[in-house]
Amino acid sequence: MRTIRKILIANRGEIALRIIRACRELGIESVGVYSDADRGAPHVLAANEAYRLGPAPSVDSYLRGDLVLKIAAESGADALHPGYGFLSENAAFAEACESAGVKFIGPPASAMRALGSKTRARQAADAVQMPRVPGSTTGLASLDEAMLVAAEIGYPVMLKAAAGGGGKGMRAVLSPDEMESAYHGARGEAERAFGSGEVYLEKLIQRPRHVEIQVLADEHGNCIHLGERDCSVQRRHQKVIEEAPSPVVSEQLRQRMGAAAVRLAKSAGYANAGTVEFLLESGADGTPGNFYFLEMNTRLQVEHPVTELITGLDLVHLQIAIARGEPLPIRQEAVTLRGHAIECRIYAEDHENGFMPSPGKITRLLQAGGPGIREDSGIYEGWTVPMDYDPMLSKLIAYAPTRTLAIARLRRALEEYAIGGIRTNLGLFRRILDDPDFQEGRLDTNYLDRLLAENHGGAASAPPPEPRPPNDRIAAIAAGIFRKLGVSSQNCASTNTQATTSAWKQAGRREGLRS
Ligand code: MV4
Repeated sequence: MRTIRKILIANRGEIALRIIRACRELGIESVGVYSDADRGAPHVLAANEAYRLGPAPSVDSYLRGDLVLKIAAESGADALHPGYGFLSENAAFAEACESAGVKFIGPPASAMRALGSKTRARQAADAVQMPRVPGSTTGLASLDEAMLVAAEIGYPVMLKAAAGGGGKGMRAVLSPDEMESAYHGARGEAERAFGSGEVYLEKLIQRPRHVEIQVLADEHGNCIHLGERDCSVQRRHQKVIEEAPSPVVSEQLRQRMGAAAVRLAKSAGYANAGTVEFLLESGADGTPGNFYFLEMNTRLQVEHPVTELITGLDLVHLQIAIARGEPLPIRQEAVTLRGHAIECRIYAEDHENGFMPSPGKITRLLQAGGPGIREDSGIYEGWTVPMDYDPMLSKLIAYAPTRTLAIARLRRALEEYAIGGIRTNLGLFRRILDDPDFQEGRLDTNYLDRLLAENHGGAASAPPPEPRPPNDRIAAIAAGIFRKLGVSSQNCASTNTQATTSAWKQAGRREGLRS
C-alpha cells in the first residue's frame, strides 16, 4: 500500500475543482497550479495551496510537465491527478512522475502507449476477440495499398490517422476516384497534427451511435465495467450531451460490450479508470446493430458524472484508492445501474453565431439546484472566463428514476440557470430537450447537425440569422433589464407563453422588489 497525503492537481476549471472536492472528502491535502489567466480561478481558491506555473498559454503553463513536477517536489505532493486533456494521456509525463517518486493517478505509461496508437489498439482488440470496424490493423504503406484495401473492404471507407483522435486526420472516402486526394490529405494533416503520417483504413459506418464503456482496474489484475454512456449528441467531435444508460442498449448488449472492454483493459495491463469507445450501428426500427471497438481513452472523462449517478460510485475516490494500491472494493456482480442521468456541457460560445467562443466576465450567475440536479462548475459571478482554454464553463447533470423524468428535471434546471455577461449555449439545450427525436432517443452522431440545419441558424458556415420575433427568452431578459431600469415591462412579460418563469425574469422580479 502506498501513502497518499497530498495530491497535486495538474489541471484547471471544473475538473480541478471536482478532484479537490474528492481530496477534501478523503482528508487529503490538495495542491493547485495556475497560469496567469487563472490567478483568481475557482480551483485556486479551493485548493489548500496553489502555485503559479507561468503565462496564460497552455504550452507555457498547464502543458509544462517539468514545472508541474518541480511544484510537486516543492509542495511535498506524493501523488498527481492529471484530470482530462493537458498532460493526462502523455505517457512520457506519467513516466516522469514515477521517476520523480510522484504517483501518477492514472494507468501505467506502458498501457497508455499500447492503446495510444490506433493501429496497435486494433491489433490488441483482435487478440481478445473484441469486434472492431473492418479494415487494416497496420499503417498503409502507399496509395496503391490504400486502393487495394479499400476495394477489399468495399466503399464507403474511412481513412484515419493512427496517432489521431477526435476526428483529426480523418477522411470519409465514398468512391475510388476520391482516394488519391483523401489519402494525401489525411497523411499531411496527421503529419502536421501528430508528427506521424501513419494512416489506416476502416469501413465507414453510417449514422452510428457513440457508446462508451467505463472501466475500472486495480493494480492486482482485477477489472470491472460500470456500464455505458451514450455520447451521440455532438458537434465536430465535441460532445454536447451525454447520458447513461444508453436509451437503446439492452442488458445483454451491455454485458457483451462490457466484457469485451474488460478483456481489452486486462490484456493491456491497464490500471485505474478508463473508457472504451464503440460505434454502435443503428439497425432497422431504431434497435441497435453490431458494435465495433473504436479506441480507448486512458483518462477520467468529462462525462464521468452520469456514470457516478447511476452506479452510486465516486470515480475519483476509486481512482485514488486504486493509486494507493488498494484492491477494487466492488465486484462486477455488485455493480447495479439505477435510474437515468443526462449531462449538458455548458460552453461560453455563441451557438447562434457559428459557435464562436465567447469568453469574458460573468456579470450575473443564477445556478440551478433542487432534486436530482448536480452542477460541476468552474465559474463564479465576477469570474472572467479566459480565452486561452477550452470554453467549457460547467456541466449540468440531471438524475431521475427514468429518462423521461431526467429530461423533465433538466428542462426545469435549465429554466433556473442563467449566465450573464457572456454568450452561452444554454439556449441550445432547451432546443435539444424539446426535440421529439431527442425525447424518443432517436440519436446518432449526425443528430445535432440535422437539428441545427432544421431551421434557424447555428450551422457553422451559415450567416448570422435574421433577428427572430421576440420569444419568451428575449422577453424575459428584457423584463429583467426593464425592471432594473425601473421601466414598465408589461408588453415583454405578456409574450411569455411558457408555463415556467425563467431565471432572468425571476431575477428581475427580485430586483424590482428590492427598490
Ligand atoms: C468512424 C465513423 C464511421 N465509421 N469510423 C470520429 C472521431 C473518431 N474518434 C472516430 N470517429 C468516427 N469514426 C468509421 N469506421 C464515424 C465517426 C464519427 C463520430 C464518432 C464518434 C462520435 C462522433 C462522431 C462524429 C462524426 C464521425
